[in-house]
Parts: sequence; structure tokens; C-alpha cells
Amino acid sequence: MSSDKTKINKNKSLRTTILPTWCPGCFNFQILSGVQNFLENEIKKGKKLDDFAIVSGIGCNSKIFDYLNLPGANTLHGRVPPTCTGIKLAKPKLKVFGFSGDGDAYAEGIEHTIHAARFNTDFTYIVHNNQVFALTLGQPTPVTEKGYIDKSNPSGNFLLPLNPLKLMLSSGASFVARVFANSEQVRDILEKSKNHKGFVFIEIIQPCLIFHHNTYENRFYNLQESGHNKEDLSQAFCKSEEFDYVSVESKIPLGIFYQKERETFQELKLDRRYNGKSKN
Ligand SMILES: Cc1ncc(C[n+]2csc(CCOP(=O)(O)OP(=O)(O)O)c2C)c(N)n1
Repeated sequence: MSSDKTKINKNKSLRTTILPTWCPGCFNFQILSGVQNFLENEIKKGKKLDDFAIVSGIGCNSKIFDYLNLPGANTLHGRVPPTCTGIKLAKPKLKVFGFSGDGDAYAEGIEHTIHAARFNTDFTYIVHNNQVFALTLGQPTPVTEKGYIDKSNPSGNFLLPLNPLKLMLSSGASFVARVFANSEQVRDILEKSKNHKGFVFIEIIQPCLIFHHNTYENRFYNLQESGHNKEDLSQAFCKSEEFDYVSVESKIPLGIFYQKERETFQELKLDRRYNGKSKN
């Protein structure tokens, strides 16, 4: 935790006075504002700053840790899920949020992302997906499209991207959603997922104005408005395949792909410890 923030943590306000170092107009500002609006509403309804904990990794996205006056940890690259898991196991009453970039979540930390979904660990994982390693100047991540050119790949990225939503669904995530980096959409999905018990995975499509500014105009539609059944895993898989992270024409579904509660890691672990067996 930065020393500046530790000092500011003595104040009652959610917002710190640390000046954001994101590029002007960066969509991370939209994400920050959506998170702030959601949390301020929770605080208005009686929650305290120390009812929450936040964890971020390494990358542009992860600077969000400095701008929210909440306890937690700015951890190692790719280690957001195990840090959230540790906090949640030690302090089960805390509402824990993890923030990562696509590099953090799907490259350095992919094993932890998969196991958090498989274990159904009870925290909310927010992945700012700009399809590049932005802080280190635009190298391709596992979700960058084939053909993407940067200084480290002058003849173009030769690999197809993985589909993180499909990965999360097949790994056992009990809540899987995607939104665009728009303050209102971010606030709304946090509101809709806040009572979900278990692993909440939220992908935020976050154009990087410097290294990866795709054309998204007229491509989004809302799953809930289109009659999608979010309890149907096979429907969720079908919907997750509509956008392959390469095409610049396909429609991009937003909203909740899948939501079905099942026993969380915490419940299974505590059952084992205290009853000698799991509920299943
Ligand atoms: C273990 C480790 N590997 C590599 C790095 C170098 N590094 C720092 S930031 C970064 C890019 C992060 O990209 P992403 O997670 O996609 O976040 P973004 O900057 O795009 O928000 C990398 C590779 C590091 N700090 N630690």
C-alpha cells in the first residue's frame, strides 16, 4: 500500500487526493467513476469504508488502488485472485473487489484466474480488458487479435486470442458478465452482482486510446433485453462465442451471461474444517 494512501485512509472520504496518472480521456476514468458511484451509494446506505477491501495487480488499470480510499493491497502482477482469496478467508465479512488488466488476469495470472472460478471463491473480479499490455507500451496479451502489430511483433501477432468468457464459464465461475467501460454500466453491473454469493467475474471492454482503439460503434447489444436466460449454461456458452476478440464486425453481447449460485470455496473449506465433510 502506498504511504500517501495510508495517510489519506484516516479521512472518511472514499476519494483520495492522489492525482490519476492515466492518459487524458482514458476509459479507466469511466471505470473509476462507476466504481465510486456504486460504493458511495453503498456508503449512503450505511456501509463503512472498512466493510470493503480492494486488491489490484500491476498495470495501468491497477492504479485504481491509489484512487479509492479503501483498505487492501496493490499486489504482484497476476496475483490478484490469491490475494483476494486470502483476505476473504481471513475476514469473511469483507466485500472484496479485485482489479486486473487482461495481461494481469490472462497472462501472468491465468492459473489464479482459472482456480478462483473453479473454487468459486467469494469475491468480485473486475478485468479491464484493453487487449494489450498497456503500461509496458502495447505488447500483445493472450486476448490480442491475430495480426496486431507493435514494436515487439513487427510482422504481426501470429496467435489467436483466447476467449476469457468461455474460459470462465468452463472453469466454473458462478457469475459471468461483460460491460463496456462506461460509468453507468460499471455501476449497474456492480449493483446487480453485489448480492451474488461466490465468484463474480466482470469483463470490462476498455479501449486503450494509445495502443488498442477498436471500432465498437453499433456493435453492442444487451443480453437481458434480448431475452437471454442467464441460468442456462449452454446458452451462456453460445453467447460467449458471438465475439471472438478478433472480428471487427460481429455483435458484442453485454450484460450477464451466466448466474447460478453454488457452494463457495469458503463454505466448502469451513465445512471440511468443522464438520469433517463437505455439503456435497
Ligand atoms: C511478473 C511480472 N512480469 C512482467 C512485469 C512487467 N509489466 C508491468 S505492467 C505490465 C503490463 C500490464 O498489462 P495489463 O495487465 O494488461 O494492464 P494494463 O496496463 O493494460 O492496464 C507488465 C508486463 C511485471 N511487473 N511483473
